[in-house]
Amino acid sequence: MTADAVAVPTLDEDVLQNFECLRLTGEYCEVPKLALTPFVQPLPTPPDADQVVRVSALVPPVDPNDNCKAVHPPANDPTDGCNLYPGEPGANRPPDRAIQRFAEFPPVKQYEMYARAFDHLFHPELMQPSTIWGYGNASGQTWSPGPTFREHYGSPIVVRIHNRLPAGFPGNDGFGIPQISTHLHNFHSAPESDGGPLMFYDRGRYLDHHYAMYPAGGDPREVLGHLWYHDHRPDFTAQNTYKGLVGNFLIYDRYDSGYERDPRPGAFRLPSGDYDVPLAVSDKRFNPITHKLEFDPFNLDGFLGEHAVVNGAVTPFLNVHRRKYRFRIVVNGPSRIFTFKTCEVGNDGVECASDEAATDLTLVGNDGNLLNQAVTTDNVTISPAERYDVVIDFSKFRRGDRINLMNIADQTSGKGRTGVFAPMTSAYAMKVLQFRVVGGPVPDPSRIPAVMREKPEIPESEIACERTFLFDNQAGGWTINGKLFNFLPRFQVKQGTAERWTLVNASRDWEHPLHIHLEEHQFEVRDGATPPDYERMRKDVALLRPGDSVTLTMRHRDWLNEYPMHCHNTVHEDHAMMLLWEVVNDEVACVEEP
Ligand SMILES: [Cu+2]
Repeated sequence: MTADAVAVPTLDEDVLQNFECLRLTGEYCEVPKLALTPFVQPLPTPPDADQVVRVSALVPPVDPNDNCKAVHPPANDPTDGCNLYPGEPGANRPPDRAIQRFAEFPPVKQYEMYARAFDHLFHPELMQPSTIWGYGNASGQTWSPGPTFREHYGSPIVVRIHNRLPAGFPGNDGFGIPQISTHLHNFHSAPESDGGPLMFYDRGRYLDHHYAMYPAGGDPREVLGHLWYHDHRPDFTAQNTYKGLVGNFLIYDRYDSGYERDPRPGAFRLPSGDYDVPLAVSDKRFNPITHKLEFDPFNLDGFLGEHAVVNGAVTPFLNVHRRKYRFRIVVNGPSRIFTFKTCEVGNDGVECASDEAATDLTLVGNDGNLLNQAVTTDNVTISPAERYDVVIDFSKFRRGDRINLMNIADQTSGKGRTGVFAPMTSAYAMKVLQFRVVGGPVPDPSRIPAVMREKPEIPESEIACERTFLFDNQAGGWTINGKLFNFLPRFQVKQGTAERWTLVNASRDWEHPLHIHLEEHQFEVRDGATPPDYERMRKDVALLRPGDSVTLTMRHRDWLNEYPMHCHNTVHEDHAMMLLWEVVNDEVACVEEP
């Protein structure tokens, strides 16, 4: 049997032992994690949205003044069918959901996607598929991660997302709620299209999401490149995203044009086409008896899976040519923080015989923003929702070489990491993906430019308010300045101004990757010092380690109404480390600790 051959699923010892325990004692045994042979299946590539969910025209057409579509709105619903049952938290959603500036940015492309359940086998040794959720097309095909959008600045789009999830709560296999709000993280969207926590809707309904493809303030330095979309149903974001409601969204512009042979002066010419590969990484757990995807909604520390899953496959492999690749790595969560490092597989087949990195990682972008200058390192830490654009050059390797991408961050609870990095030579390092070098030399016209984006500095004169936010754990819930999420805006921000926010982690043993919607923030200070270069450009997630304090500045342009700030350890977000603020046209009070 070759290494690539797929093993036939068998009942393993653990499963038999469990049946025995169940028969004798009425309870399952404690069993070690389900063993799944790594690197036996190829890395899946989600299809392009243009190929599978683009439509010539939406029927009925988008009505920008009534963006709360309902197939069967309840009688006398005061908000035109947008809302849910009386008493549901979403009943706080504002009734006026007209699409802002729709006529100014008319969509040139339209998409129609369907959130629905489908059966998916994460690994060939699992005895049966799991029923998970994903995004699909009108023909009934569904994927998780969902279709990959590849869009361009200057070409507005609209995406109609239907909720066709199955009835019942809890959903299949005991978790997931069939209500959705699809957040395009961290696009510069108006709240009615942003997919925030107020915008969720029920089965049978759809919502049109208008993406103006307009950089913040119309400033070309504010363009974004690697985004991802995911469910944002409040209280259930961890379950719904873990169940599969995630996808990639790439945006190109004049410089980062997605064409490595672009002859235009100034074009960045980063690796493109087959060499521009999204890697959606998460960690999942499978029930040792049923082999189905498993989630624990009762562990409020956060949820850790035992197996790394990339683009929907447990520890896959990717055949690579001897040239540069651009990997768009996003960590989908819910709670694990990854530190990626590579190791070589010896000719004898021994993996990671040395703790030495097999190759450099060249960081060209973080959180969807290309850096001013690339940073070369041998490892990169990515917490839930953060993205890094990483270029790896395989030209120094020979045909047949194998390189493992490992996670060396030790983590034993959803609270956060232990602070220890596992040697790659040890069993504590987690296998994620294997690169297999194939073929002879290939042309590589791609480049890593010496200088990429210019940072749009925020002058002190623009700072209108300074605010402080304390993130803590009180009485079993996660609080921001002592309060749980309450579905109502807690303070106002004046449109067109900038603010300086200091985020403080009160806890000595929790980590919180904090995400602020609407605009990217710029790190000024981390723990009293200047943060590293790769953090000082624009970001949309600020990882607060235990006891950390960070100071950020950000602007608020173009769109009005409410946006959230929340922890992106989605278990913390759901219980209930989130707040809303509101962008308004009026003068605001600078409440220091809202
Ligand atoms: Cu958190």
